[in-house]
Amino acid sequence: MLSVKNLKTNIEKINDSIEPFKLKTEQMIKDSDRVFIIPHKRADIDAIASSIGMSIICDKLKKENHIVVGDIIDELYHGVQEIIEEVKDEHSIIGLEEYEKMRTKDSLNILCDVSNPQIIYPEGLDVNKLAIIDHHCKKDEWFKGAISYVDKNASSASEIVSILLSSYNIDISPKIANMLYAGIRLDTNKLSSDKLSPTTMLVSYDLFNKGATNPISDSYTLDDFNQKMRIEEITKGTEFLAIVVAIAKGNEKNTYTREELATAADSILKSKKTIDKKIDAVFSVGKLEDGTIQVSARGSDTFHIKDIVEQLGGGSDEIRGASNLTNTTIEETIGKIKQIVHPFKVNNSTN
Ligand SMILES: [Mn+2]
Repeated sequence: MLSVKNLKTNIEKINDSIEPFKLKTEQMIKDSDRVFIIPHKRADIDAIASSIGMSIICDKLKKENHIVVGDIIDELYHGVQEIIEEVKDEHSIIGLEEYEKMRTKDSLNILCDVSNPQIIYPEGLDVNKLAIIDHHCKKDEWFKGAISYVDKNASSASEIVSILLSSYNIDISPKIANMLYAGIRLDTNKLSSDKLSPTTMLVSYDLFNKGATNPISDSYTLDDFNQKMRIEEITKGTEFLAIVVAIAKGNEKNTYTREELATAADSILKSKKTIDKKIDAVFSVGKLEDGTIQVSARGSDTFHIKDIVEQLGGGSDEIRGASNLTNTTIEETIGKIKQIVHPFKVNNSTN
């Protein structure tokens, strides 16, 4: 067990476990013409922060390096966009097109927060020119033969990269400490998940010493958490009308975006695998900022929603639809949906 008394010994122990990976990767970095650091598709805070950490290590080893973000940056999480904006003068962040132009057979690719070939953009990576840092379960067929440090006991890729950075005695700025700490916070639900280990706390302690604080690092993840909570708030109020139709209700006092209501409907429909009831249709209802009531509807092969959404004054195909209602309330709208759905429950359902 860790204790403050033998903190130094424990840090040494952690360093020992990562040493073989560190040495091999360092050699590969030195042998390469340039390094490409690749986070997973739709990079989250952990993926982008750990990528920046690896870029700092490559800088220390004086090797040209680029972080490859294949997504449209505007479509990434707000906090990720913010981080990219804050580091783009010090670190090269490139798109896929540039990557394809610059990569050669001597380039090294480092994957951050991912070891699954299906959730990265580049295809056909040479396992001999590949190093992997991840904390998700590794499957054997994934990049067999590549150098990897995949520790499923680690909270996050940011945790692993923070250990590497301190093993190089690199003095990271408070800004970078906050980004890495935000990666840990995100993947541990603000240090409250079961995944916490003494190492996570030790690394957090180290990042705190380097200037990380809860308010600053949480400012990067605020949107992610808020959005998750807001979507949960909508799905929490789900009322199951019958076996087949679910109605989710947003909090009356809150307003939502169309996207949030649509995501809530999608997630309820998907949840049919985890509950006994097979859900054939979902209506998620909430107030928009302009005071109107938005209904986001999802149907399925067994239950088409087109007629129902049209009766609500909206537009729809068989599976996806939405309606925006003015001068009404959530309760009234739900009453209306129930009224319209009722005969369908008998006629349209296969259950
Ligand atoms: Mn992660």
